Amino acid sequence: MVKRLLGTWSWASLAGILALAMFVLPASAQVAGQPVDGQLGMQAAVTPVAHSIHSFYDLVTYIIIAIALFVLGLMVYAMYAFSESRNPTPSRTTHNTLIEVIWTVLPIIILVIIAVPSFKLLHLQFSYPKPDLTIKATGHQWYWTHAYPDQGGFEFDTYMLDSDGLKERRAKGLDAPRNLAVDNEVVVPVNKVVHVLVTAGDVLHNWTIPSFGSKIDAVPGRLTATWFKAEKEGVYYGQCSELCGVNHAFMPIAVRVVDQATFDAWIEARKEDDEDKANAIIQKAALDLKSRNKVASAAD
Ligand SMILES: [Cu+2]
Repeated sequence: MVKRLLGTWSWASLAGILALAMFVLPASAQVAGQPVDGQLGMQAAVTPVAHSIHSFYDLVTYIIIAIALFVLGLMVYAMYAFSESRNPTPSRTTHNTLIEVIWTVLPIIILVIIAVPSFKLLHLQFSYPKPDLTIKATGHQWYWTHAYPDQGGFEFDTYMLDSDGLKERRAKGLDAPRNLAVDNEVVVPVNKVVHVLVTAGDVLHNWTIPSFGSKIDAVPGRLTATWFKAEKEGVYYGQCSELCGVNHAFMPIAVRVVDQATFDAWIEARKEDDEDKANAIIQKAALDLKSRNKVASAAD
């Protein structure tokens, strides 16, 4: 009975580990800014922090796979070599100093190998290099307010687009992913350090952009912060990541990364409080980028 159970278990664990080895892919090689159907791994990284998160993730994944395979190997060996038929008189050994030292020291070494890049990453996430731009994001039930305190102090609300909004945007040839596209995107210049100060007006929310490796709680009455330096133009989506009520799933965040000239023009339009003009600038930039990407992929 025990033997049969052990046999079943080893097959199950073998299948599990094979599945793990096949499906746990390196974090890279995904689309940036939004999830795609059938996606495995994470969204592509476009900031220094996100690159570090991905390499750390890969390192830990390889260590996990190695440990799982090693333990499986030991188990299969023990089941084979010490089965009742092959080993009718079991050894009564209870201590082996060498093995005990190895199984104490080896995990310590593995933990140190994990801890060093982990602390480095933590330090990078909270290093806050000198900002070129500061944005303040305030979470509300269920939308975001984004303010630009060092650009004249204007602010606007960001709501998710409903199905009519999506249709309207797609009719203009723009991409508008469902449950992610918003009416007023956050706009930032490419290759600039952006600090995002985050707070909430009612309950806990969380400002998150996976491709930036940015994820920080929005706490009422407190100011938290994250930073990013986006290396590539485009639009990067994220969602509120702290359960905040019935419409928690419907308060996405969209950050549009544009060149400096487009950003300056957008800032001017926002300062004049001309929302239509500001959105027209962004939509033009989005269409330009789309056609540039098309040309680039056709050339490949
Ligand atoms: Cu939420």
